[in-house]
Order: sequence, then structure tokens, then C-alpha cells
Amino acid sequence: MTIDRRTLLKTGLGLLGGAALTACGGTSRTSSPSFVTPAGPQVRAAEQARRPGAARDFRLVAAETQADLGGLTVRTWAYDGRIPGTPIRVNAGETVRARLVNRLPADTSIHWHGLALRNDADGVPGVTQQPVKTGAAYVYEFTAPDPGTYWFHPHSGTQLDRGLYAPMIVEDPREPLGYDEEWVVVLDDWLDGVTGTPEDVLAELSRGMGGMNHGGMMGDSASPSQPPGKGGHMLMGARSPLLGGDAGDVRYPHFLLNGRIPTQPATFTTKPGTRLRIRLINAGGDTAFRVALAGHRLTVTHTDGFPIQHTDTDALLIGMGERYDVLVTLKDGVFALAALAEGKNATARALIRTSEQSRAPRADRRPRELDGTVLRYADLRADDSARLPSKRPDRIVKLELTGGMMAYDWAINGRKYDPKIITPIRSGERVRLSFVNRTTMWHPMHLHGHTFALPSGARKDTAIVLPNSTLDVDFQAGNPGIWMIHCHNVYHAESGMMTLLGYQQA
Ligand SMILES: [Cu+2]
Repeated sequence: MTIDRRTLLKTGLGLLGGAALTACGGTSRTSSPSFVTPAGPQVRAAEQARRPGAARDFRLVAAETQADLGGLTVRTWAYDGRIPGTPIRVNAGETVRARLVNRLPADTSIHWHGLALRNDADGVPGVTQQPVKTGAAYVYEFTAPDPGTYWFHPHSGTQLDRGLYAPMIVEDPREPLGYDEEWVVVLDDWLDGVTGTPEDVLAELSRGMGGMNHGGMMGDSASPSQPPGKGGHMLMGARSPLLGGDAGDVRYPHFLLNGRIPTQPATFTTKPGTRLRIRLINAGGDTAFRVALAGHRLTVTHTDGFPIQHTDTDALLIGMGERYDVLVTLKDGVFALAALAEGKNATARALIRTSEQSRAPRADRRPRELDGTVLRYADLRADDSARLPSKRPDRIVKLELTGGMMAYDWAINGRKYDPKIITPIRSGERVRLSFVNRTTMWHPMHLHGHTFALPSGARKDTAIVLPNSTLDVDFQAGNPGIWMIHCHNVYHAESGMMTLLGYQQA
């Protein structure tokens, strides 16, 4: 669906200038739908219906910084010099007022991942706001509607594969879950300032496989311990049965848990018998993590912020952008929380210590739970409080995931991201997104501004679509605006695997 210049001007998108406006000059189609505008009356009305509560103020300075990743010092970009950034914590219903100060040498923005927030705070440059220029500041103000584990990151280029990410925790003032302590755990794959920058990686990958300037295309080149030369960011031969084949495109020298490499891990210290809630977030650019806690099983309570019927597992697979909350009752000792970079033969880790006597397990010890049962989407059942009432879809939006490594032409429906292509939906509809993966790789597909239901009923905003398979997810269209759907592999997204949904004017 193409929208014309007049529609763009009417929706306010034209005011943003850039691609959206210039690319469609002159072409006029009277049949094109007109969409609600990101800051328009429908969006304001939806925000008022959330009954915005007391405002909580936050300040985030995005800047170049020298970061210590646990004995490894890198030059990178981060919020307030911290990796991960300081968590934002509010109560559901409160108003977040976050002032972003851009001291980066590039435009930036912040996307509040997973929140059903007002459209003009969604942080997509060229769609919901102007980019925030170097030296400028921008205030995001929105009600945080639903409790849960969320996070935030730029929606500008490949910036999220630097250190620009942080948890966003929305507390439930009537928290139904019983636990003693909680710990937020952020996983990441890291290369910035070590083997190059994410921009270097995208430039290399964009040349496609013909652009590879290092030897092996097969097998032995897959070892992440191999030091990459100039270029050499492209990873070949990373295999994972859980991910249906090819595990990733990018060779990372390090994998981080709460900003630390495994030799100097983050340590959570408490008493044996503590019932601990762990909020797991995958902030990686191109890596799924398989997570397990040595000596324990995990009781999974939430996925992407929303409650599920509690289910026990040895290990969890977390794609980029996904979150899981788990409960564990801690034994006596020192235990590795291990996050295996799936298919990449390396592990991020932290320690949980409930005993002063015990010695830490060696960094290369692999907890056997990693090879135990791994939770599957089919195992997830929505908690009653989170279940969408069953309803036949009013509209089915088919999204074919296309492209590949050869030309590095990842796309949706065979077309690279184009802000002029907006698929119309209407407020009040039950919409089915049918992700049809025509590629030989998995994609963690993320919908902005809504939480959809998997076929099993569990609610998520980011879901892994395995190669050569189809995943149907349903959501209720109740948050007017222009919303992105994209792969959360930042290199796939930047090379074109993104598209837009737009609410039509009533
Ligand atoms: Cu992808």
C-alpha cells in the first residue's frame, strides 16, 4: 500500500522531511487510505484513556565513553557511561518523563521496547519523531501502561549494538508474585571498540558473501575465538538445531552478562533459600542465548512482560529483544548463571553466591542444565489475566520474511524497508500477523506498541520465527498510530527487514 504526498502532509509525516516526503513527490493515488498521525487526536485520546499518573523524571545522556567490561576496556557509546544503562523503574500507570541528551557524534532516538505507549513516544526517527541531532535534547513523555520487564535502546542505525541499552521495569503496585529479591540480567554480544564498530560490520555484511575477504566459508571459520582480521566480522557455519540451522551472521569476540565478560563476572550475593526473581533481557544484536542456572531448575513466570502459567524448565532460549522472568529458590553454594551464545560456542555468565565458603566454578565449566529441557513456545500458556478473549481475526496481514546472506538483502515481502509502505489496519480489529519465513535463517520479529498472542495464547511482543516455517500471532488493534514490525537482528533490520502498520482514520 502506497500513500501519497497529500496524505503524508495531512498525517504530519511530511513534516519530518527526509525519505518519507521526498520519495513520494508527485505520485498521487486517491484510493490510498489516510492514517492517524503519531501526535494526532486519536493518539492523544488513547493516552488520556490510560489515565496518566504522577510524572517520574529521568535524564539520559547518550555519549561516547570509555567502558570497563570486567578487565576489558573499550571505547564505545553508552547512556551515562554505564553498560547496561541504569534501569528505569516506575509503577504501572505512572508517567515516564525521560529527557534524552544527545552527545553522540550521530543522530539518535530511544525506542521503549514492548510498551503499549503513545505513538509519538515510540522513538522511530522519520516515522514517529524527528531524529535527535548531536547536541540536542528530546523529552519522551508517556504513560507506562502494563507491568513487566521491558528495555530501551536507540532506533537509529546499528546503535543498539554498541552499549546503548538499559532495562525498563514497570512495577505492579499489586504484585501478585511472591519473591524475596529480584535481579535484572541483561545479555549482549559485543564487538564495539574491539574488532571494529557495528557500522563496520553492517558495511561488510552489506557487500554480501561475495565481499568476504577471509578464507573459510565453512566449518572451521565459525570459531568465535579466532581473532578476526580486517573485516572478518561475517560469521559462517554457526549452527543451532534449536534455531533451525544458521544461528547468526556476526562474529563477536565477547559475550556479556550485565556488561561483564565471563572472567570477571557480575555476582549476585544473598542467602540460601532466597526466592529470587530474575528478569532476563536479550539486548544482543545478532545472538540468541540459551540460559540456565547451574544446580537449579527455572520456574518461568512471564514472557515479554506478560504473565504465563508457571512452568519449570532446565533452560530457556532467548532471541534478541525477548525477555523472560523466572523464579528460583536458591541452594547453598556458588552457582553459574550461564548464557550460551546459541550456535556460537561461547558463554556469557554471572555468579549467584549464597555461601562464603564455596569456591566459584571455573569459567569454562558448562552447567549440565544447558543441555537439559529447553522451553518451547508451545509450552507457554497465558495466565488468565493476560489472555486475549478468543476471536476470529478481522484482518490477516501476511508478512513474508525474505532475503539471505548471499546478497544481504533481508526484507519483508521482498521489499526493503520503505517508510512509504504502510499496511492499513483499523482500530478495534483483531489482527493476525502471519509471518512466513522464506529464508534459511531464524528471525526474532518484533511489533511495536502492542503485545500479540502466540497460537498457545502466551502474550509476547517479539517472537522467533524459525526458517521455512510460519508463525501466526494475533493482537487487538487498540493503540492508534504508525507502528513498526521488524526483525530484531539489528543487521537484518538495517538492511531492510522492517515495515510499518498504520491505523486508518476512522
Ligand atoms: Cu532477521
